[in-house]
Amino acid sequence: MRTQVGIVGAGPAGLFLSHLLHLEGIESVVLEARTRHHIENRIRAGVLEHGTVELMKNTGVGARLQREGLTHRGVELRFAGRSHRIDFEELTGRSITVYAQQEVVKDLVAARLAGGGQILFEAEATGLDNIDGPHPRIRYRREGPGVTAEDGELVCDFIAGCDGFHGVARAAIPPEALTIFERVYPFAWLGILAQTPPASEELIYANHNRGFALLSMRSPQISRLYLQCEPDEDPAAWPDARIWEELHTRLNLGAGLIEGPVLQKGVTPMRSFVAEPLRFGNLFLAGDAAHIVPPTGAKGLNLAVADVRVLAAGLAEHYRRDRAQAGNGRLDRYSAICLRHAWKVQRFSWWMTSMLHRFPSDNPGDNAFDHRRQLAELDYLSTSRAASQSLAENYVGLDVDMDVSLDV
Ligand code: FAS
Ligand code: PHB
Repeated sequence: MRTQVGIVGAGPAGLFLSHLLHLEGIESVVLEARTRHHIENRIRAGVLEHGTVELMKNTGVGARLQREGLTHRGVELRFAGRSHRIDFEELTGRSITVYAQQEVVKDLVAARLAGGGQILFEAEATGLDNIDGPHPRIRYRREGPGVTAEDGELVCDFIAGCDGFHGVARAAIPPEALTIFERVYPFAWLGILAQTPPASEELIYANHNRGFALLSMRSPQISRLYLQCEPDEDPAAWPDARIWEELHTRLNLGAGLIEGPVLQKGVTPMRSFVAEPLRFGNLFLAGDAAHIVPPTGAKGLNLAVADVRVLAAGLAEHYRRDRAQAGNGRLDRYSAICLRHAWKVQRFSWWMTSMLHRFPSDNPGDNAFDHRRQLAELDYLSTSRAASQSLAENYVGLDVDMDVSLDV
């Protein structure tokens, strides 16, 4: 098979890239290892930044989002028995929308298939060849109940590695060509989906002695809740009763927090990770294949979208330009542009994580100091407009500076 842009992975990054390229008249083929049903039902992120929402609306895939998405104009912080609301609208004039990642995936898959897009499900990329030469190739294997078993090869002009943290794209880059920056946190999140009305109209982030808790939602009937837990926590050690008891303690919402059946629970590890650079020859990394942020800032999906917005603009410029024209176009600056934005998002996600979680330490003095430092940070946020505005503008989403020069 042959195409202009071969995309590995049908998560938000791969699907949005294919969608944006299609709008520019650029052909792509998406190779996805799992089934359509699997990727459309995988429970992950829930918050869309202002820019992600506008992009979906402005590129024709936002109709259901506008009907079903929950617009949020603020978020609540809880600490030391106090509450403080960050008013996004007043501080930034922007809002966020709660709309589950799997719904974004459904909307993008539907749009691409309706537009004649090629998404090969149950097609696992097994390796990339000639990534630093013309016509790089993706080797793939199709097998599964819905397909005829075959080994294939996709010849491309460019390859987009949108295959997540554990994919093959980043692994195809010679290790000596990559620099990895990583921080693994000493805790994880136990995420639960519960059939009960959310106890609050807006998200609540809680710093508690027993650990972090987050109240989010998916609809007026479905709550999405998170509890800080051990990094190697076994979800089976958390029966419903224990989950609700801990949520009551950490969120302190009284009768407002109505218990209901837990429909799904899982443990998400917490890490900060960046691979540099994001380009090797004609291979571009985007989304979780390139970086991972702790979910405390609600940035994972949005950062993936920010990457592919830049990549799509760079590829469109490439195919429009006279090929003989010198470089330094957006494609040549893809890595610099996306890394500059990604590190700002890493900073915010690390800052939210370090402010709201209990960090275990063998040294009790560390614990005591760190907790006082966190409470001072939260107290500063609740008494300073400038501090609240900084949190608000990062949370609703920073604009990507597309004109980063190469010497940044
Ligand atoms: P994805 O991982 O979404 O997609 C990669 C795709 O590539 C997958 O469909 C995979 O099947 C496919 N793939 C992998 N290897 C392949 C191969 N060899 N061949 C073909 N296909 C291949 N972010 C938040 O903001 N908030 C959250 O609450 C949150 N919760 C999360 C919970 C979990 C369990 C995980 C893992 C992540 C969570 N995230 C959260 C982050 C998440 O939303 C990611 O940032 C987002 O999915 C990134 O999108 P992609 O880069 O497209 O990667
Ligand atoms: C979610 O709704 O899944 C969610 C919300 C905010 C976060 C992380 C996850 O920071």
